[in-house]
Amino acid sequence: MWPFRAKDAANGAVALAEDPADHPVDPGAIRDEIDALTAAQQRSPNVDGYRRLLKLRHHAGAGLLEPGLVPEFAAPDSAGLASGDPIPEITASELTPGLLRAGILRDGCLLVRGLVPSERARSFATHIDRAYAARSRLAGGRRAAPGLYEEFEPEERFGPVVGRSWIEQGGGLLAADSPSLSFEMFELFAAAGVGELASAYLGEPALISVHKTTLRKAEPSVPGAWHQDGFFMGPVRSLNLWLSLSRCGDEAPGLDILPRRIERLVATATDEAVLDYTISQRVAEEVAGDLGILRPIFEPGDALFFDELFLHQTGSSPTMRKPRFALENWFFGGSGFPADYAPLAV
Ligand SMILES: O=C(O)CCC(=O)C(=O)O
Ligand SMILES: [Fe+2]
Repeated sequence: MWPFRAKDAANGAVALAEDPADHPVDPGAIRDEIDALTAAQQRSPNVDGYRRLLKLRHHAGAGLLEPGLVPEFAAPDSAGLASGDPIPEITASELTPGLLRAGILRDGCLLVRGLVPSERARSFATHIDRAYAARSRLAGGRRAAPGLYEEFEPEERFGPVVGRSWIEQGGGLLAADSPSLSFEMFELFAAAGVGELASAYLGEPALISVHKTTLRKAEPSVPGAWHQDGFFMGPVRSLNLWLSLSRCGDEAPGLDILPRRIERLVATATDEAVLDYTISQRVAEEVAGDLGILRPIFEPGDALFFDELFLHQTGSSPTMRKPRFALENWFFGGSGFPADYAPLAV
């Protein structure tokens, strides 16, 4: 229920309460402001606009959480999926929600070549590097350009964001912690049509989260660890868009994957895998069976879609020469949104 529409008559800005549960605002009014401010930022960007957009997306996202809903995934277009390739692969122009569902149900994933133009992907990677540099400068007590790294604080009911140092150690920076890169990311999503795609796939409006959209810089020296993201997230309705922003899989760390559908969480913390969520090499090889483990080569702009049951790890080796940049972005349906995460409307 959204009892009133609160707009500031002077500038058209929606009056956002600290917690929309106390003081709800018409979701249509928030969406209008997101659209208007996005257009204004495209013409003449400023840091306050980036910050405001993130806050608006957070409020809009909170209004889209609907645990009671029972949506259906897109019907799989199994006939449209070629057979024979170890990893199902299509080009961006062929991508549909039905093919995506078919790839995930048959092989656990779908590889989409050229989802984002290569130049745009490379340029996003250089901006990620700048956000990393800003984070380091700020940690060292130095100044950095405003808007590149500012830790996002969700509304109180979503709790503080914990685990930033763990994310940093693994080669990550939360997209929501960079107001300017968040803007660029949403622009990239809009151009590629992935918000609509994810909504059609999930059968409900797609959200993303503060906690699980990560700008990645994988260094060859940091080893991967086999995992299924469902282990951390609990029961969810999800779709991960993993977007490569560098050539990887040979000269830089890629992803090691098992291109098969797995219907359950497999055993963790056995053999050499000591952390609660990690899966050992032996278990990964057992699950892979005859299909084996693959390390595809990705070019900047290529994407791999998968869900919370997919088994994978960062595919790195110390002999690689370069770091790899990527965007790890998990979409969720409002009916199956992780309990501990803070939402952002797409
Ligand atoms: O980028 C990586 O190496 C890890 C990505 C990952 O684990 C994921 O997208 O779920
Ligand atoms: Fe993962």
